[in-house]
Amino acid sequence: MIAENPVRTKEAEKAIRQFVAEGSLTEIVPYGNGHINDTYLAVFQTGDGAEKRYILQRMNHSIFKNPPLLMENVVGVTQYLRKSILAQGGDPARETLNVVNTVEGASYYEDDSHNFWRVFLFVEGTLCLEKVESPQDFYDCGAAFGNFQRMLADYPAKQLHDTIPNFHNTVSRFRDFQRAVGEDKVGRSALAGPEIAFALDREKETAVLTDLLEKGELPLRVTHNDTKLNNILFDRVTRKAVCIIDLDTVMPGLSLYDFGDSIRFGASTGAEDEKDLSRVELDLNLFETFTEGFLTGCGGKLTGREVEMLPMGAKLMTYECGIRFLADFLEGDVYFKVHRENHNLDRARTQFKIVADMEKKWERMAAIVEKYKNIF
Ligand code: ADP
Ligand code: GN1
Ligand code: MG
Repeated sequence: MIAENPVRTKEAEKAIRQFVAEGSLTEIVPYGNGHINDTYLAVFQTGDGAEKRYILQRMNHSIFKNPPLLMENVVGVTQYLRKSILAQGGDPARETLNVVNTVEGASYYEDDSHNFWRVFLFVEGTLCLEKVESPQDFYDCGAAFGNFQRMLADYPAKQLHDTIPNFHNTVSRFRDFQRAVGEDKVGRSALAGPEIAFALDREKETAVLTDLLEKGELPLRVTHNDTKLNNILFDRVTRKAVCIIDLDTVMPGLSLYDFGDSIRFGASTGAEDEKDLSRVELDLNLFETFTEGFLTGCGGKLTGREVEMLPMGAKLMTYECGIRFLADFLEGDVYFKVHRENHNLDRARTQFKIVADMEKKWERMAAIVEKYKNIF
């Protein structure tokens, strides 16, 4: 099959050959719904007629400024996870990403145009969900991200490079947003008056988590930082969460970031880019099931203060994502991939709708967290 952009496909074909020397390439096509990297599925036929599949990615190096250091993180984390998975009697070929080296033994390949490529083994027999289909899916998602954090609890955080500085620093994200409003580079601010006002009205809250971190009231941990439902692969047959992917942002962070980012995406009744806002709200049942799964997965490692702040994690991650989408809309869609006009504005609107709904449901969110605070 030929991918949509023949030039890109040629580049991708050349890149995959740096990693896989044997077999004939039978298919190379764009794959998945990520907003950041260019992802391809590459299928090879081996000598014995079997198929071997790989994920090839062109890393987005305008976002991730230093792909070699990023790959050092990914290799370090996946090798570490591999050891714990083996110790638990698990299958590391499926339960963590497996980096495929180039034929020369490097974890990435830089082409003549300075694009950086990498390859992972395709995790077979899995599916990737864009939307929670049953509460059990979301419970498993919570348990998997909680467990991921627990497995990395003793990872030497100092070895991790900051792949995107201040990634979840909401105060710094707010400043970026304010700058985008002030500059109004592509003249779009008039299209987003109510959304800009909504975001500016909530400036005070942006510092809640960073202040607690500075005061030592919240611990810095090794976190995933991009805990969207579609960054987990589920087993096709058992439907259990198998593998956590998209490790580009594994960095020191707050447990609340991982909890919050999952909620903002998975506990919404609508898609991240739903245009009909009447379909978008926070589903409290999903909030509850995720909370139970996450706290169980964390295995009692969270402090009382962390647990108490979970609703704030959910609200701030949703708000932060909203201001990131809106800032990108105002800057001319230079960060997130867009597929239609006003796509980033639509995304910002859903996030703000969920924030407003969380404000209405605040007491109930707190009561749910209280109910599960001692579960593990
Ligand atoms: P992005 O950073 O752009 O979100 P991801 O690393 O999340 O990129 O990959 C995009 C999509 O590709 C995922 O949502 C998933 O569907 C698929 N994918 C990524 N890695 C694998 C893998 N090793 N096996 C199977 N599918 C994968
Ligand atoms: C991006 O890479 P992807 O599509 O899983 C983004 C996240 C956002 C998310 C919003 C590195 O995630 O921070 O929350 O889009 N990743 C990066 O859907 O910026
Ligand atoms: Mg992703």
